[in-house]
Amino acid sequence: MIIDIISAVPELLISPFNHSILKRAKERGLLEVNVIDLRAFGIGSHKQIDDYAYGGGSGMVMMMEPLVNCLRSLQISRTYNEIIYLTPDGLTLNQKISNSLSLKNNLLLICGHYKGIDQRFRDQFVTMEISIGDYVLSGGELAAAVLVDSIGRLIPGVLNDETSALTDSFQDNLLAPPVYTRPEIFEGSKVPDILLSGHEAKIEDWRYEQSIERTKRLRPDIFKEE
Ligand code: 6GU
Repeated sequence: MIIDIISAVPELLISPFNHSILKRAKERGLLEVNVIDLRAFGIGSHKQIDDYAYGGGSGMVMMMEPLVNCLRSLQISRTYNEIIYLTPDGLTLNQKISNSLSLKNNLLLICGHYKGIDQRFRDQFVTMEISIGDYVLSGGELAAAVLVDSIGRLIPGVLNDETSALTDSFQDNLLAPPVYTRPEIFEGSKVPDILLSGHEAKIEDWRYEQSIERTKRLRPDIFKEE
């Protein structure tokens, strides 16, 4: 998969994709992330990318021309499955959306700043609008990093243990069960006996019950009785 990200603040996106699972995805050739500096497509000697909002009001709006020129230059070598604008008024990201995006080949993410981008760009070019939750960030970059992380780890072949994404919280609308590691007793606090029992089937059952209990208690909104 190739993910291109258009940003006015590319510095914010240097580190997030170079560690841990996403690093491995890149090393295995399963994921390529390119950050494109929108400023390079800015207008005039000041490389302008934003201007005042028509109708007045505070805050700048990102202009059509730099965005369109940037998009067209990318489209010379790419055909995008989705052109995604990160915005607080988009569809709230969830595991189902990440699962489906992880099966695509080419994604373009567009990070907004200030008051956002000219509505005409959204109308004419954007195919999907995504928010990462009901709060406001200064720009789309951190949201883009969240989106790339959640997609990248789901690309087939990225996780070592192929089943491990299947046991994540939110797959099946259930939170993950609690986990423990050595030592067996830490300052008097013990690991549940069942996990030390060696009974694989019983451990499976216990984990499932724990998942159900946690989901009912912590996220009754996503819990569905079978
Ligand atoms: Cl995608 N962008 C911004 N600026 N704020 C957000 C967001 C996105 N998702 C939640 N808050």
